[in-house]
Amino acid sequence: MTLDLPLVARGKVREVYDAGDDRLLLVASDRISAYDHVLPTPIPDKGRVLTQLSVWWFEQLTPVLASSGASHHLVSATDVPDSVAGRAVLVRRLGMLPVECVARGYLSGSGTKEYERTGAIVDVALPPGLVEGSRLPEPVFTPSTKAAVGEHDEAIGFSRVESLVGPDRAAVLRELTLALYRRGAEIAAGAGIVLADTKFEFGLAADGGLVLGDEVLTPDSSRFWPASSWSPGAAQPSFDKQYVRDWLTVSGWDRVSPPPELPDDVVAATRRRYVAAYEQLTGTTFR
Ligand code: PZK
Repeated sequence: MTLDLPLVARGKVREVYDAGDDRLLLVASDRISAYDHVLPTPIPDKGRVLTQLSVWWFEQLTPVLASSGASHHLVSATDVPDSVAGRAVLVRRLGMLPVECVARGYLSGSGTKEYERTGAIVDVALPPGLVEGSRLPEPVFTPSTKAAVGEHDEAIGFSRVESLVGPDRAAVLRELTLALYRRGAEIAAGAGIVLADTKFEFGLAADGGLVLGDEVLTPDSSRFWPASSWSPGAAQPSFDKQYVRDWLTVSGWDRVSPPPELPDDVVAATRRRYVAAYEQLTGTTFR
């Protein structure tokens, strides 16, 4: 696959190209990351599943965005080059805001570590007695800033968001992020999936309007857990990557060396999980 467009940005598992006319092409690959490494073995259809899921979520979230006078960046999921059909979207080029808008309804990962150290996530105080996987009394906004390549995003307090984007816009970002999370979690719950947390990225259109960008509510931007096995007190199984993590752990890989190739059965089981997430959430067959 070689696209004859200028590369604008490259992430671990996707790329952004300049499509001209103030449009970008976001291309999702079949690459998968685990334990901060990109694995050498692709998961067939992962790029198409995540792209189609994100497109579906943009449609579901349009009313939430509209109620804040905001919109999303999606222009077309079909007017894309044949070589990336199904796994690319054409979007409006925005001026991205320098804040990762994270919403958490459950305690997990870096949030748990921060809570265990301080009883809070930066400036968001939490009640005592929570453990990894606990449901929070109410969803919280825990923003971060994009770190340099190879680093993890750094959690920031709300006053830092205010200084980065202005106090009025910061308040809108917090309320809109929480409203989007609540609607997403409600839809996911109806499909038997816990949406533990997620990250949104917003930008500004040429006319100054607030626009939801990036990919939304995919397993790569969110933690999805099977509701049936939710049990706070230990790390929850990941809806999509658990077979990969379990196999990597059992493989003896040290999480520092280049990761090993995945066996065919782990690839197949993981592909099925991505497709299951798509089909359960959307209520439609993936193809
Ligand atoms: C934009 N990224 C993040 C990095 C990726 C994505 N609509 C937009 N306008 C301007 N810039 C961006 C977007 C979007 N979405 C987002 N980088 C640029 C990013 C690496 C790989 F796929």
